[in-house]
Amino acid sequence: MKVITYSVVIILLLNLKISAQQPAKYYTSVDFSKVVVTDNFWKPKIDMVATKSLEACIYQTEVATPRIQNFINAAKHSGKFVGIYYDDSDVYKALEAMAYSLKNHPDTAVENTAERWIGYIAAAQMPDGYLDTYFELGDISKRWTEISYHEDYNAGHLMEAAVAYYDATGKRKLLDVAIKLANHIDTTMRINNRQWFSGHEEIEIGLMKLYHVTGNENYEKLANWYINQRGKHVHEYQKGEWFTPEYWQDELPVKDQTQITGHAVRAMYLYSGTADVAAATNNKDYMNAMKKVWEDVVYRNMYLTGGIGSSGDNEGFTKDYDLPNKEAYCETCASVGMVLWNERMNELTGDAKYIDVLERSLYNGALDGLSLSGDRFFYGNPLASNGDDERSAWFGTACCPANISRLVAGIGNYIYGTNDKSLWVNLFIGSNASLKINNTNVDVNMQTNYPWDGKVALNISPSTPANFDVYIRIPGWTQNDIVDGNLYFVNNEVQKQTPQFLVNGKQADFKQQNGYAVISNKWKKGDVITFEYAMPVMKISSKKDVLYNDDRLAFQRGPIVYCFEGADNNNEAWNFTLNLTSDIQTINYKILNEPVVAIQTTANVIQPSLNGSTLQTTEKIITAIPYYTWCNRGKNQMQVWLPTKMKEIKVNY
Ligand code: FUB
Ligand code: ZN
Repeated sequence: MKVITYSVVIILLLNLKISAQQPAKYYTSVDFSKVVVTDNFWKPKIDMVATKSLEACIYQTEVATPRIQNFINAAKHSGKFVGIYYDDSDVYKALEAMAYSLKNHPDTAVENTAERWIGYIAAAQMPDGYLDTYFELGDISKRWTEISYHEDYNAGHLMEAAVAYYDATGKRKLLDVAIKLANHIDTTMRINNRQWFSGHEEIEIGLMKLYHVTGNENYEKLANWYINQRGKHVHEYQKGEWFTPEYWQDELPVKDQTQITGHAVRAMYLYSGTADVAAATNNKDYMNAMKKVWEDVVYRNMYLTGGIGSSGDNEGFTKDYDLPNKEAYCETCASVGMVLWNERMNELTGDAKYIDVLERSLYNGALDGLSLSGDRFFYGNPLASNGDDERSAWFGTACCPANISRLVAGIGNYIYGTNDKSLWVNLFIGSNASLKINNTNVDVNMQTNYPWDGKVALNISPSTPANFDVYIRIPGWTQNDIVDGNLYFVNNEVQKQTPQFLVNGKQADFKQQNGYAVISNKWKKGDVITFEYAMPVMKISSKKDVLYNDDRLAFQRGPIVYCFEGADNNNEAWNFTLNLTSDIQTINYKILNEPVVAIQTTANVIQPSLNGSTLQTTEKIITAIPYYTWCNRGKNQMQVWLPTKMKEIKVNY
C-alpha cells in the first residue's frame, strides 16, 4: 500500500514538474533560407541592397579603406594595421548581408567576392584560432588584455556571418574559422577566476547561433559565461575613467537589471544574446529582468520612430523621457538592435506587443538609416532637422551601413514562425515560405500591399490535410494602442478595429490571445485566409513627461510614422502650426522613385510681413511623407512633431 502511495506521489510530482515546465519558446522564427520575399515594398529594397548597398560596402571595405588589406597583411605577417580596432567587424557584417542577399537575389559576382574575402579571413587566422587583425598586426602579446578593444565583438560578428553564409550556401569554410575561434575563446575565457567581460556585447549572439548550428554546448555555456561576467565589476574602473559601469551594462548582474542604461547598441546586443541564452536554458531570471528593462525602454525611453539612445555623448540613454527631437541620436544600429531583441522577446513570450515595437523600429528608425538610392546612409536619425543633416556615403566608424544592409537583406527572418502545432504570422510581407509543422510540409504564400494598405491574403497549402493553429498578429495600432505603456497615444477619433478573418471566403471563428488572432482548422491545399486592417491616419500625442513634444502632434498611418519635410512644403518645415480642425487626406505620392502614401492637411504658416514688423499667418496645405524617406532630396528642414500652437518667447539681445 505504502509503495503504491509513494509511486502515486512520485508520478504526481513528475507530472507537476512536467506541466510546470513551460517551453522556453512559444515558437521558433523561420529563417531567411526558407523564405522567398516577393513583396512590393521589400523586394525592391532587397534588390537595391543586393546591388547598391553591397556595392558601397564592398567598395568601402576593400577599395577605399584597408579593411580587407588588414586581413591580407595579417596572413602574411607583414605591414601595419590601418584603421580602428573594430574594423574587422564591418567585413563580417558585410559578409552576413551578402549571405542573406544571395537567397533573394542570387549574384555570382557577390558570391565570388564573399568567397575571396573568406579566403583572406581564413588565411589570417592564427594556428591557435585567434583572429583579430588589430592585434595580429600590432602587439599580439596584448591580445585579451583590454576589454574595450572589441576582440569579442569582432568575433561575434564573424560567427553571425559564418552561420548565415553556411545557411545560405551550405559552404562551411567560414563556419570552420568561426568554430576554431570560438574554441580558442572558450579555452581562453572559461577558466577559473578569469577577469574579463566584453566591452561591447555581440559575441553572445554569435555564440548562440554557433551553438544552434553545431550543437556544441560549450558555445551556449560560453555565451552564458559572458552574460554572467556583467555586474561583477571585473574591470577596475579608474577614477575619472570615461567608461562607467552603466555605459556597458556592468552596474548589476544581468539577472538583476531593471533599467536600461548606457550605450544603446551594446544594450540591444546584450539583451538579444541574453534572450537566446534564456531560450536555450529556460532561464526565468534573465526573462524577468529583460521584461523590466524592456518596459523601461518602451515606456520611457523610446522615440515614436522606434529609435533609441537619445544622446550622442554616450551614443545611448540618458534619463527617462529625455527625448529631444533635433538632437536625437537614435543610431541606425540601435534600431537594428531593437528588431533583433524584440523578435527574440516575442518568441519567448508569444506576445505580439514585442512585434509591434519591432515593426515600429523596422519601418521607421532603422529604415531611415538607408537612402532610397541604397548607397547613402544615416548614422543618427533625428526627428527634426533645421536643414543641416545629410546622408553620407560612409563613416569613419562604419557600423551602420552593413548593419542596415544585413537587416533588409535578411528581412525573411522576421515574417513567420512555427512550432509543432502552429504557424505564426508576425509581419505582413509578400513572400513564399516552405515550412514544416509537425512533420507536415506546408507551403505558405502571402500577398499584400502593406504598409500602404492593410489587405492580406494568406495561402496555406499543407502537403496533406493537417490540423494546426494559425496565429495572425493583430497590430497594436488597430486597437489604438500605439505603444505598450502609452508613452504615445492616439489623439483623434479613430475607431478601434474589430478584426475579421475569412477562410476561403467564409467568416472564420478565432480566439484572441496576446495580440494574435488564432484560427484553428484542418488545413488543406489551397486554403486562403483573407483579412484587412484599416489604416486611418492617427494623430499622435506623447505623455506630458516628454517636454519636447509639449503641444505637438505627430502622424502615423499603419506602422508608418510621418514627417514634414521642406521639399514638399516650400522648403520650410519649422514655420507652421497644425490646424487642428482641418481634414486629413491621404494621397498616392512619390519620393524620387519610391511610391508612398502621403498625408495632407492644413497648417497656419507663419511669416514676417513685408515690412518685417508684424507676423502674418496664412492657411496652407501641408504634406507629410513617411519618415524613412526624408533627406533623399538634398538638405532640408524636417519635423516629425508639429506644434499645435506658437508660443511667444521674448529674447533680449
Ligand atoms: O563600437 C562599435 C560600434 O561603433 C558601436 O556599436 C557603435 O555605436 C559605434 O560606436
Ligand atoms: Zn552603427
